[in-house]
Amino acid sequence: MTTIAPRVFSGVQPTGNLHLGNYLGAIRRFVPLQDQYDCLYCVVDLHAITVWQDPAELARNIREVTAAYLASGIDPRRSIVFNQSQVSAHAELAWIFNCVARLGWLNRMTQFKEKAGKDRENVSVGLYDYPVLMAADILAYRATHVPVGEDQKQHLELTRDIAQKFNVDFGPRIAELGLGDAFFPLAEPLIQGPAPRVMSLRDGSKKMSKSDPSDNSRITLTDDADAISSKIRKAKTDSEALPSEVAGLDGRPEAENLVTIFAALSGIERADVLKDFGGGNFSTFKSALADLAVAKMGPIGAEMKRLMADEAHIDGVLRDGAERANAIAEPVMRDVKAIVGFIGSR
Ligand code: AQP
Repeated sequence: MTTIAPRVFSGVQPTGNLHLGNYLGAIRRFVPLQDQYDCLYCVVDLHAITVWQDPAELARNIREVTAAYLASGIDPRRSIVFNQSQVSAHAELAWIFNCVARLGWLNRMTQFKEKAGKDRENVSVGLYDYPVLMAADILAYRATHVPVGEDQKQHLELTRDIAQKFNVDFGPRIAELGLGDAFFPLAEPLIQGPAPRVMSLRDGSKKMSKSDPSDNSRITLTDDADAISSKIRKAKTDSEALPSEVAGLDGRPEAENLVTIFAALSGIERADVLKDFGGGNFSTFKSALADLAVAKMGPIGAEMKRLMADEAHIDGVLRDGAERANAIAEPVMRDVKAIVGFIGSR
């Protein structure tokens, strides 16, 4: 059995409006993984252009995600922080994987169905192909662990299917070249955490999302204290008091979401949140949640703004990261090309 060294890869799209869901479901969880693994944290700009992006806005948003990484505690000397478009292996490997993945697999992707909606004929081919590019992102580094929010679980399963099919289809060739018995790892999603799915503040049945037309549906990472407090005050709730036990949150998605956010931000269990606030009304709870959110998110937003004012520094971090990412991906791509039968790469 070939052993592939553990490595973490994850990414965030620079599509603006970075929010609390992106932070709790993904970015915050990237930080402690640095102590355990070699990590690559990517700003996935090739993914962003699957829907129209204004070029100047895109450049700003790439720097914003980078700033969010750094402000949240990702150390660019320990982890590799870079933007996807600067490492050609992502696009090259995606093409090879396009020829491995099956159309039926992509047809099952629920995120495409949600994002394309009724306008299916008019969305970009890239939006449909998004999960194949995601497989390439991960496997260009032969990454073994991928911290993501729950919404990405199905895409991770596709990544494993692609890796498995590649390993089987080219099995004899991989062995012949002395590259072990499985070239690509079956990457594990790391989804656990206190808030794998943060919901919209306006509708507890929808996930908090960058593209929601309502700004009040999300707390963005650069919201100031007033905006954070006002969005929490206006968050949708029901008319009953908070329950005293977690089971009492069933069927009350908005209450459950706010309690989950409180627990995730304070680092305590939901049961303990309800011990303190159960039986009370929402206005007392919302005011405590607003204070907590301002205390936890305010300093991150302020640090992001400070970092974003120094574009040269951010661009330097990304350039250095791209060089280090390329140094890992290039030999992988040379092997992949040799496995496929392309001459001239090895
Ligand atoms: N609501 C969420 N709760 C928990 N985790 C979330 N993530 C996104 N929304 C939530 C996680 O954040 C990481 C980066 O996501 P992304 O920017 O690459 O893409 P996305 O999942 O499409 O994010 P959005 O905010 O929902 O954007 P739109 O509105 O464009 O669809 C991922 O790990 C994701 O799981």
